[in-house]
Amino acid sequence: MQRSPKNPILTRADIPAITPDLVDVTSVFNPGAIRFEGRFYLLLRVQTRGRETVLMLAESEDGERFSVQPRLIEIEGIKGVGERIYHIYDPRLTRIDDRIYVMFAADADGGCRLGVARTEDLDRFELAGFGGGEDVRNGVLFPERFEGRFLRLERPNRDRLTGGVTTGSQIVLAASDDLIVWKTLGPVMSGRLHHWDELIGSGPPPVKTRAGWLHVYHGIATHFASANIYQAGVCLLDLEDPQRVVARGRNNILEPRELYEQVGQVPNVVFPSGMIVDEFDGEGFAVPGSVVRLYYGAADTVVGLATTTIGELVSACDP
Ligand code: BMA
Repeated sequence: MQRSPKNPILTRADIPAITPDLVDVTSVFNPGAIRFEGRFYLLLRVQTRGRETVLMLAESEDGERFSVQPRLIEIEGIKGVGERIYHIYDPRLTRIDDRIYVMFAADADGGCRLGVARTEDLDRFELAGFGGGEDVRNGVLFPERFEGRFLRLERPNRDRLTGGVTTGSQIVLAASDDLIVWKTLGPVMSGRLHHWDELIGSGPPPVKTRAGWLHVYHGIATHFASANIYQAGVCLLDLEDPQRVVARGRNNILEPRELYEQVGQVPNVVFPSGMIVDEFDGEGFAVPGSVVRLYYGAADTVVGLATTTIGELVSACDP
Protein backbone atom coordinates (compact mmCIF):
# COMPACT_ATOMS: atom_id res chain seq x y z
CA MET A 1 0.00 0.00 0.00
CA GLN A 2 1.23 3.51 -0.80
CA ARG A 3 0.21 6.15 1.69
CA SER A 4 -0.95 9.40 0.18
CA PRO A 5 1.65 12.17 0.51
CA LYS A 6 -1.29 14.31 1.65
CA ASN A 7 -1.97 12.07 4.67
CA PRO A 8 -3.78 12.55 6.89
CA ILE A 9 -6.23 13.63 4.18
CA LEU A 10 -8.84 14.81 6.70
CA THR A 11 -8.37 16.09 10.23
CA ARG A 12 -10.55 17.85 12.77
CA ALA A 13 -9.45 21.18 11.26
CA ASP A 14 -11.47 20.30 8.12
CA ILE A 15 -14.80 20.06 9.95
CA PRO A 16 -16.95 23.17 9.43
CA ALA A 17 -18.28 24.59 12.71
CA ILE A 18 -21.91 24.68 11.59
CA THR A 19 -23.35 24.08 15.08
CA PRO A 20 -21.99 25.01 18.53
CA ASP A 21 -21.06 21.35 19.16
CA LEU A 22 -18.99 21.28 15.98
CA VAL A 23 -16.73 24.11 17.06
CA ASP A 24 -13.24 22.65 17.54
CA VAL A 25 -14.24 18.96 17.34
CA THR A 26 -12.04 16.14 18.63
CA SER A 27 -11.65 13.86 15.64
CA VAL A 28 -12.82 12.54 12.27
CA PHE A 29 -12.22 8.91 11.29
CA ASN A 30 -13.51 5.53 9.95
CA PRO A 31 -15.25 6.83 6.79
CA GLY A 32 -17.43 4.94 4.33
CA ALA A 33 -16.56 5.67 0.68
CA ILE A 34 -18.41 5.67 -2.63
CA ARG A 35 -18.13 7.10 -6.14
CA PHE A 36 -21.26 8.86 -7.29
CA GLU A 37 -21.81 10.78 -10.52
CA GLY A 38 -18.06 10.95 -11.13
CA ARG A 39 -17.13 12.35 -7.71
CA PHE A 40 -15.66 10.71 -4.62
CA TYR A 41 -17.61 10.84 -1.35
CA LEU A 42 -16.68 9.94 2.21
CA LEU A 43 -19.28 9.54 4.93
CA LEU A 44 -17.39 10.64 8.03
CA ARG A 45 -17.56 9.74 11.69
CA VAL A 46 -17.06 13.06 13.43
CA GLN A 47 -16.63 13.15 17.17
CA THR A 48 -17.42 16.22 19.23
CA ARG A 49 -15.77 17.16 22.50
CA GLY A 50 -18.87 15.82 24.23
CA ARG A 51 -17.66 12.49 22.77
CA GLU A 52 -20.83 12.39 20.72
CA THR A 53 -20.82 11.23 17.12
CA VAL A 54 -22.30 12.89 14.04
CA LEU A 55 -22.12 11.85 10.40
CA MET A 56 -20.96 14.33 7.76
CA LEU A 57 -20.25 13.99 4.06
CA ALA A 58 -17.05 15.04 2.29
CA GLU A 59 -16.61 15.26 -1.48
CA SER A 60 -13.72 15.34 -3.89
CA GLU A 61 -12.83 15.45 -7.58
CA ASP A 62 -9.63 13.43 -7.27
CA GLY A 63 -10.20 11.11 -4.28
CA GLU A 64 -7.48 12.82 -2.28
CA ARG A 65 -8.44 16.43 -1.57
CA PHE A 66 -11.81 16.45 0.16
CA SER A 67 -14.04 19.25 1.37
CA VAL A 68 -16.63 18.60 4.05
CA GLN A 69 -20.18 19.67 3.28
CA PRO A 70 -21.60 22.13 5.84
CA ARG A 71 -24.50 19.91 6.97
CA LEU A 72 -25.25 17.01 9.28
CA ILE A 73 -26.38 13.74 7.74
CA GLU A 74 -29.57 12.64 9.47
CA ILE A 75 -31.19 9.26 8.97
CA GLU A 76 -34.94 9.66 8.60
CA GLY A 77 -36.84 7.19 10.76
CA ILE A 78 -34.01 6.46 13.21
CA LYS A 79 -35.94 7.93 16.14
CA GLY A 80 -38.63 5.28 15.79
CA VAL A 81 -36.49 2.19 16.37
CA GLY A 82 -37.66 1.65 19.95
CA GLU A 83 -34.20 1.69 21.52
CA ARG A 84 -32.18 4.58 22.88
CA ILE A 85 -29.22 5.09 20.55
CA TYR A 86 -26.07 6.82 21.76
CA HIS A 87 -23.74 6.70 18.76
CA ILE A 88 -24.10 5.96 15.08
CA TYR A 89 -20.70 5.20 13.60
CA ASP A 90 -18.40 3.38 11.18
CA PRO A 91 -20.70 3.63 8.11
CA ARG A 92 -19.93 1.30 5.19
CA LEU A 93 -21.32 2.25 1.79
CA THR A 94 -22.44 -0.24 -0.88
CA ARG A 95 -24.19 0.43 -4.18
CA ILE A 96 -26.77 -2.18 -5.17
CA ASP A 97 -28.59 -1.41 -8.42
CA ASP A 98 -29.52 2.29 -8.30
CA ARG A 99 -29.30 2.80 -4.58
CA ILE A 100 -26.55 3.43 -2.07
CA TYR A 101 -26.88 1.59 1.23
CA VAL A 102 -25.24 2.68 4.46
CA MET A 103 -24.63 -0.09 6.97
CA PHE A 104 -23.79 1.47 10.33
CA ALA A 105 -23.10 0.50 13.93
CA ALA A 106 -25.28 1.95 16.68
CA ASP A 107 -24.49 1.80 20.38
CA ALA A 108 -27.68 1.14 22.32
CA ASP A 109 -28.30 0.19 25.95
CA GLY A 110 -28.27 -3.53 25.21
CA GLY A 111 -25.07 -3.47 23.12
CA CYS A 112 -24.09 -2.60 19.57
CA ARG A 113 -26.69 -2.95 16.79
CA LEU A 114 -26.43 -2.83 13.01
CA GLY A 115 -28.71 -0.58 11.03
CA VAL A 116 -29.02 0.12 7.33
CA ALA A 117 -30.12 3.31 5.62
CA ARG A 118 -30.56 3.95 1.92
CA THR A 119 -30.24 6.95 -0.35
CA GLU A 120 -30.63 7.62 -4.05
CA ASP A 121 -28.88 10.99 -4.13
CA LEU A 122 -26.61 11.26 -1.05
CA ASP A 123 -28.97 14.01 0.05
CA ARG A 124 -31.81 12.24 1.87
CA PHE A 125 -31.04 9.11 3.88
CA GLU A 126 -33.88 6.92 5.14
CA LEU A 127 -33.75 4.02 7.54
CA ALA A 128 -34.33 0.66 5.83
CA GLY A 129 -33.75 -1.73 8.72
CA PHE A 130 -32.47 -1.85 12.25
CA GLY A 131 -31.70 -4.16 15.02
CA GLY A 132 -32.07 -7.62 16.25
CA GLY A 133 -31.16 -8.23 19.87
CA GLU A 134 -27.62 -9.42 19.20
CA ASP A 135 -24.48 -7.41 20.05
CA VAL A 136 -22.85 -7.12 16.62
CA ARG A 137 -20.65 -4.68 14.64
CA ASN A 138 -18.74 -4.26 11.37
CA GLY A 139 -21.61 -5.08 9.02
CA VAL A 140 -20.97 -4.80 5.28
CA LEU A 141 -23.36 -5.51 2.41
CA PHE A 142 -22.28 -7.34 -0.75
CA PRO A 143 -22.76 -5.17 -3.85
CA GLU A 144 -25.16 -7.64 -5.48
CA ARG A 145 -28.03 -9.85 -4.42
CA PHE A 146 -27.77 -13.63 -4.30
CA GLU A 147 -30.94 -15.29 -5.60
CA GLY A 148 -32.79 -12.12 -4.69
CA ARG A 149 -31.46 -11.93 -1.14
CA PHE A 150 -29.17 -9.36 0.41
CA LEU A 151 -26.00 -10.80 1.96
CA ARG A 152 -23.86 -9.21 4.59
CA LEU A 153 -20.75 -9.99 6.59
CA GLU A 154 -20.97 -9.12 10.26
CA ARG A 155 -18.97 -9.59 13.42
CA PRO A 156 -20.76 -10.71 16.59
CA ASN A 157 -19.25 -9.13 19.72
CA ARG A 158 -18.55 -12.05 21.99
CA ASP A 159 -15.28 -10.96 23.63
CA ARG A 160 -14.34 -8.04 25.83
CA LEU A 161 -11.07 -6.12 25.58
CA THR A 162 -9.32 -4.64 28.61
CA GLY A 163 -11.09 -1.32 28.91
CA GLY A 164 -14.52 -2.76 28.35
CA VAL A 165 -15.06 -2.64 24.58
CA THR A 166 -16.87 -5.67 23.20
CA THR A 167 -15.27 -7.23 20.15
CA GLY A 168 -15.00 -10.58 18.43
CA SER A 169 -12.91 -13.13 16.63
CA GLN A 170 -15.29 -14.36 13.94
CA ILE A 171 -16.83 -12.90 10.78
CA VAL A 172 -20.15 -14.52 9.84
CA LEU A 173 -22.40 -14.41 6.79
CA ALA A 174 -26.06 -13.44 7.08
CA ALA A 175 -28.89 -13.12 4.53
CA SER A 176 -32.07 -11.06 4.35
CA ASP A 177 -35.00 -10.60 1.96
CA ASP A 178 -35.92 -7.15 3.23
CA LEU A 179 -32.87 -5.72 5.13
CA ILE A 180 -34.96 -6.01 8.31
CA VAL A 181 -34.87 -9.65 9.33
CA TRP A 182 -31.42 -11.27 9.04
CA LYS A 183 -30.69 -14.97 9.21
CA THR A 184 -27.16 -16.11 10.05
CA LEU A 185 -25.89 -18.60 7.46
CA GLY A 186 -22.69 -19.49 9.31
CA PRO A 187 -19.08 -18.57 10.03
CA VAL A 188 -16.77 -17.28 7.29
CA MET A 189 -13.48 -16.96 9.14
CA SER A 190 -12.01 -16.69 12.60
CA GLY A 191 -9.15 -14.83 14.23
CA ARG A 192 -5.72 -16.50 14.24
CA LEU A 193 -4.29 -16.73 17.72
CA HIS A 194 -0.72 -15.41 18.07
CA HIS A 195 -0.85 -13.82 14.60
CA TRP A 196 -1.57 -10.27 13.43
CA ASP A 197 -5.33 -10.94 13.29
CA GLU A 198 -6.36 -12.53 16.59
CA LEU A 199 -9.63 -10.58 16.63
CA ILE A 200 -11.18 -9.63 13.30
CA GLY A 201 -13.93 -7.61 11.66
CA SER A 202 -14.88 -6.60 8.13
CA GLY A 203 -13.47 -3.46 6.56
CA PRO A 204 -15.07 -2.06 3.40
CA PRO A 205 -17.65 -4.07 1.40
CA PRO A 206 -16.25 -6.95 -0.70
CA VAL A 207 -15.26 -6.29 -4.33
CA LYS A 208 -15.96 -8.79 -7.11
CA THR A 209 -12.83 -10.02 -8.93
CA ARG A 210 -12.20 -13.01 -11.22
CA ALA A 211 -10.28 -14.60 -8.31
CA GLY A 212 -13.19 -14.25 -5.85
CA TRP A 213 -14.75 -11.64 -3.59
CA LEU A 214 -11.83 -9.54 -2.48
CA HIS A 215 -12.31 -8.49 1.12
CA VAL A 216 -10.21 -6.14 3.22
CA TYR A 217 -10.69 -6.73 6.94
CA HIS A 218 -9.13 -5.48 10.13
CA GLY A 219 -7.25 -7.63 12.57
CA ILE A 220 -6.23 -6.88 16.11
CA ALA A 221 -3.07 -8.26 17.70
CA THR A 222 -3.76 -8.44 21.41
CA HIS A 223 -0.53 -10.04 22.52
CA PHE A 224 1.42 -6.83 23.08
CA ALA A 225 1.27 -5.80 26.70
CA SER A 226 0.66 -2.11 26.18
CA ALA A 227 -1.66 -1.94 23.16
CA ASN A 228 -4.10 -3.68 20.88
CA ILE A 229 -2.69 -3.09 17.41
CA TYR A 230 -5.28 -2.63 14.63
CA GLN A 231 -4.10 -3.53 11.12
CA ALA A 232 -5.60 -4.26 7.69
CA GLY A 233 -5.39 -7.51 5.73
CA VAL A 234 -7.00 -9.29 2.78
CA CYS A 235 -8.81 -12.48 1.86
CA LEU A 236 -10.73 -13.90 -1.09
CA LEU A 237 -14.18 -15.45 -0.70
CA ASP A 238 -15.71 -17.88 -3.20
CA LEU A 239 -17.79 -16.08 -5.83
CA GLU A 240 -20.76 -18.47 -5.60
CA ASP A 241 -20.46 -19.40 -1.93
CA PRO A 242 -19.00 -16.41 -0.07
CA GLN A 243 -19.00 -18.35 3.18
CA ARG A 244 -15.98 -20.24 1.79
CA VAL A 245 -12.55 -18.60 2.12
CA VAL A 246 -10.48 -19.25 -1.01
CA ALA A 247 -7.28 -17.55 0.18
CA ARG A 248 -6.17 -15.42 3.10
CA GLY A 249 -3.01 -13.37 3.37
CA ARG A 250 -0.47 -14.39 5.97
CA ASN A 251 0.76 -10.84 6.59
CA ASN A 252 -1.11 -7.60 7.07
CA ILE A 253 -1.17 -5.10 4.18
CA LEU A 254 -1.18 -1.96 6.34
CA GLU A 255 -0.13 -1.40 9.94
CA PRO A 256 0.37 1.65 12.14
CA ARG A 257 3.75 3.15 11.29
CA GLU A 258 3.25 6.85 10.75
CA LEU A 259 2.93 9.09 13.79
CA TYR A 260 -0.72 9.92 13.00
CA GLU A 261 -1.48 6.17 13.08
CA GLN A 262 0.42 5.51 16.27
CA VAL A 263 -0.67 8.47 18.34
CA GLY A 264 -4.18 9.77 18.97
CA GLN A 265 -7.38 8.95 20.80
CA VAL A 266 -6.73 5.23 20.42
CA PRO A 267 -3.06 4.58 19.63
CA ASN A 268 -1.83 2.11 17.01
CA VAL A 269 -4.94 1.91 14.87
CA VAL A 270 -5.40 1.66 11.12
CA PHE A 271 -9.07 0.86 10.58
CA PRO A 272 -9.99 0.32 6.89
CA SER A 273 -13.60 1.31 6.21
CA GLY A 274 -13.93 2.62 2.64
CA MET A 275 -12.57 1.39 -0.68
CA ILE A 276 -12.99 2.77 -4.18
CA VAL A 277 -12.04 0.70 -7.22
CA ASP A 278 -11.60 2.55 -10.51
CA GLU A 279 -12.23 -0.02 -13.24
CA PHE A 280 -14.58 -2.94 -13.78
CA ASP A 281 -14.91 -5.05 -16.93
CA GLY A 282 -18.14 -5.47 -18.91
CA GLU A 283 -19.26 -8.31 -16.64
CA GLY A 284 -18.76 -6.37 -13.41
CA PHE A 285 -15.40 -7.81 -12.30
CA ALA A 286 -12.73 -5.43 -11.00
CA VAL A 287 -9.81 -5.26 -13.46
CA PRO A 288 -6.42 -6.45 -12.08
CA GLY A 289 -4.64 -3.24 -13.12
CA SER A 290 -7.30 -1.02 -11.56
CA VAL A 291 -6.30 1.53 -8.94
CA VAL A 292 -7.74 0.88 -5.47
CA ARG A 293 -8.09 3.67 -2.92
CA LEU A 294 -8.39 2.49 0.65
CA TYR A 295 -9.68 5.01 3.19
CA TYR A 296 -9.04 4.34 6.83
CA GLY A 297 -9.31 5.78 10.28
CA ALA A 298 -5.92 6.42 11.91
CA ALA A 299 -5.67 6.29 15.72
CA ASP A 300 -9.43 7.07 15.90
CA THR A 301 -8.39 10.66 15.18
CA VAL A 302 -7.86 11.37 11.45
CA VAL A 303 -8.55 9.89 8.00
CA GLY A 304 -5.80 8.29 5.92
CA LEU A 305 -5.65 7.17 2.29
CA ALA A 306 -3.50 4.36 0.90
CA THR A 307 -3.53 3.17 -2.70
CA THR A 308 -2.63 -0.01 -4.55
CA THR A 309 -4.10 -2.14 -7.37
CA ILE A 310 -6.55 -5.03 -7.48
CA GLY A 311 -3.77 -7.32 -8.74
CA GLU A 312 -1.53 -6.45 -5.77
CA LEU A 313 -4.32 -7.11 -3.29
CA VAL A 314 -5.21 -10.44 -4.91
CA SER A 315 -1.58 -11.58 -4.75
CA ALA A 316 -1.39 -10.45 -1.11
CA CYS A 317 -4.06 -13.10 -0.41
CA ASP A 318 -1.56 -15.90 -1.13
CA PRO A 319 -1.08 -17.70 2.16
C1 BMA B 1 -13.32 -0.89 17.25
C2 BMA B 1 -14.40 0.03 16.73
C3 BMA B 1 -13.84 1.09 15.82
C4 BMA B 1 -12.59 1.73 16.37
C5 BMA B 1 -11.61 0.67 16.85
C6 BMA B 1 -10.37 1.24 17.49
O1 BMA B 1 -13.80 -1.73 18.22
O2 BMA B 1 -15.05 0.65 17.82
O3 BMA B 1 -14.83 2.05 15.65
O4 BMA B 1 -11.99 2.50 15.38
O5 BMA B 1 -12.26 -0.15 17.78
O6 BMA B 1 -10.68 1.98 18.64
